[in-house]
Amino acid sequence: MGARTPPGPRSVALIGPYSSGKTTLFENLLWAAGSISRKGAVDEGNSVGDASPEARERRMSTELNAGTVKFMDDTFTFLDCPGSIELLQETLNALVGVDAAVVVCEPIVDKALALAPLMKALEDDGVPHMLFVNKIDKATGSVDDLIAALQPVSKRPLVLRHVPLMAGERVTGYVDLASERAYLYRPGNASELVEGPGPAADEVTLARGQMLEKLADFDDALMEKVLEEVTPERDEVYRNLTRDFQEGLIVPVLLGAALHEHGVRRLLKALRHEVPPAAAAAKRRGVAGDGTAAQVLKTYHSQHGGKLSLARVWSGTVKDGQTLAGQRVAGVLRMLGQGTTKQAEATAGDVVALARMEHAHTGDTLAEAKTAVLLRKATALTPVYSLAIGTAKREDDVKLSGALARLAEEDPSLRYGHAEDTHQLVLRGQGDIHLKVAADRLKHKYGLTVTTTRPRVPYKEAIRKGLQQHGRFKRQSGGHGQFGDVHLDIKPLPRGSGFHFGDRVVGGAVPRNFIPAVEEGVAEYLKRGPLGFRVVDISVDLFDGQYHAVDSSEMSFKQAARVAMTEAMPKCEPVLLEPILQVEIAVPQEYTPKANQLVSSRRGQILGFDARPGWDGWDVVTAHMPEAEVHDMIIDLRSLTQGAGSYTAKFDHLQELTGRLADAVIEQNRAEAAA
Ligand SMILES: Nc1nc2c(ncn2[C@@H]2O[C@H](COP(=O)(O)OP(=O)(O)OP(=O)(O)O)[C@@H](O)[C@H]2O)c(=O)[nH]1
Ligand SMILES: [Mg+2]
Repeated sequence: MGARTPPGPRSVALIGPYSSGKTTLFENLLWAAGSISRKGAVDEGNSVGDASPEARERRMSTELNAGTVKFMDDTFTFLDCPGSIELLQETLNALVGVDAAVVVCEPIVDKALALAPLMKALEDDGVPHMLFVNKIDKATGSVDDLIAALQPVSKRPLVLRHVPLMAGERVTGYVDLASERAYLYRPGNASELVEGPGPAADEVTLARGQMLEKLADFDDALMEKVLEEVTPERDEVYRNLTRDFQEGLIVPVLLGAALHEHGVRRLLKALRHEVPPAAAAAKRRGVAGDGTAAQVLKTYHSQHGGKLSLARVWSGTVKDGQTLAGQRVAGVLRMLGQGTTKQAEATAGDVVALARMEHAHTGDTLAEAKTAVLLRKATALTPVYSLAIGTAKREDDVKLSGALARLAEEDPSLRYGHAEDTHQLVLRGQGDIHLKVAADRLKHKYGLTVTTTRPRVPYKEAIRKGLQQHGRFKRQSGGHGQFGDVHLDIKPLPRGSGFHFGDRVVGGAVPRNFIPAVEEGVAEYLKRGPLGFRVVDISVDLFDGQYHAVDSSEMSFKQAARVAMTEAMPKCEPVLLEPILQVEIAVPQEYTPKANQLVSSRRGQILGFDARPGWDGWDVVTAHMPEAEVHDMIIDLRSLTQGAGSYTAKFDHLQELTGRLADAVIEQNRAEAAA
């Protein structure tokens, strides 16, 4: 292909479903590029990526691994994203700053749907992407069946670029359909070029024809050749493959087995020739001007190195000591897993860690000019799962809030806050693994041992019947005593009314200045009604009372109100209210009946379903569901839908809960209060 000018640094995200082999591929890419002198493995706990204790323990990626390599004359930063759907935010954040993405998947038809959320994100953002079908050493079915299963999750046509060479059931190599060369895999080495495709010749001809037909859809000259059965020049094929990939018209499909280095060099070469230069991504993201600008893709709080902001340089040159977004850059570092190397500067296309940018958050634009346009951040996922967290030691509480702030800075999909009604500190995120990883980080990084429990549901209570009640508070102890006397009119209000206090006192039976104290006494009582929960939808009017010129005080009227409430409320037919959420469950259409079943099995009421806007072949099921039932619904929803289903929820109304379920709630609340 002749001499080429290196297009400058570029960055590529490795994304894909859980356990598809991204970190293994990352390791082998670093190895093949000569950036590491010893090759590790995820299963041996010595890979460059996944070095944190949380990741090593689980044998899974728990956050983004970054590594910059020089391969021949090109610089690439690979961003190895965790695959768990619960850690999707890391992928979304990384995709903001890459020139292309490699979607790593397994050759398993039944796992195709797991790619759907990723492909959608790539398509929405226009990120050029290719598929790397990994673990080809373990493939059982045919590649054609696999492509047929994968195609529905991609809007763009999948273009198979390799045909596997087989020895019986085993894949031994591949034929590259563009170059028409055959290679045999050699474990731990570059594949060996061999003579012709041998017995696979017919298959190769067929597959190559299919590839050319797909490319011809985007190129008239090629179409003519295909129709006239003229074999196009190799260069023309490469040109089309490159352009169509860069413009997001096609999704090339490559095969390999990262663990055995199969197809890894082939992938590196494809990236080298085909990933567009940095300017294309800058244009796609709307970067304007050429003043220095970078954007934070990930924030790390390392135990020793302090805060690191992994940033994509969009334009200009980032230099050590420079001021960006009003902060001094205290180091430009190239990353290789946990390792960092100091650089003097970084230019467009580089992804580097900037040290000690204390006020920079993930997604932030770091520009030199104060007037710089802020670049779009990744979508922040809304929480679908929560846990109440507490410290074992009280004195750790202050430390905990500081540590949580840092965790949330590292991962914008992690939220936390005090729940108003239940007084619990609640951690919210994308699932049980997500939150448990956060809890582990608190332990490993900050030395905090926390407990995690199912959060309490903010039940309320109301009354079904009103009544009038007299209450008197009287004490005579030595000097002057205390005297308050009230008559209250208690009535239920419609749902959603809250608490209303009224004053109908005539003729100064209760002096004006004591009336607020009566209201306060009532309000305090209502924090915990006869069933043990906050009372709502109630009106309490003060309509009569008595006072004593010397002994009456605010305190005594407040007490009198409490006496009246305590006496009256159990007689007002108290009833438990449970919060009902409006839930929108998004699933691929074929799972809509399962989503409906899930709603019904969790005491939900289906309100309807509709096509999911912007998602071909997906539905949104809308339902009312008790908050208590939504708590762990995501776990079932994901297991029913190959991980693809998701939901959003918001409070809708309170609804009476009676019978055995209500008794159990009241009983448990009493037990907890007594404990
Ligand atoms: N047979 C085979 N196994 C592989 C291959 N690549 C990875 N694996 C294994 O697949 C498992 C998962 O590999 P990882 O590299 O951790 O996968 P990942 O995609 O990074 O996983 P997450 O980041 O947790 O989503 C490990 O046990 C690897 O050894 C491969 O090419 N062939
Ligand atoms: Mg990984």
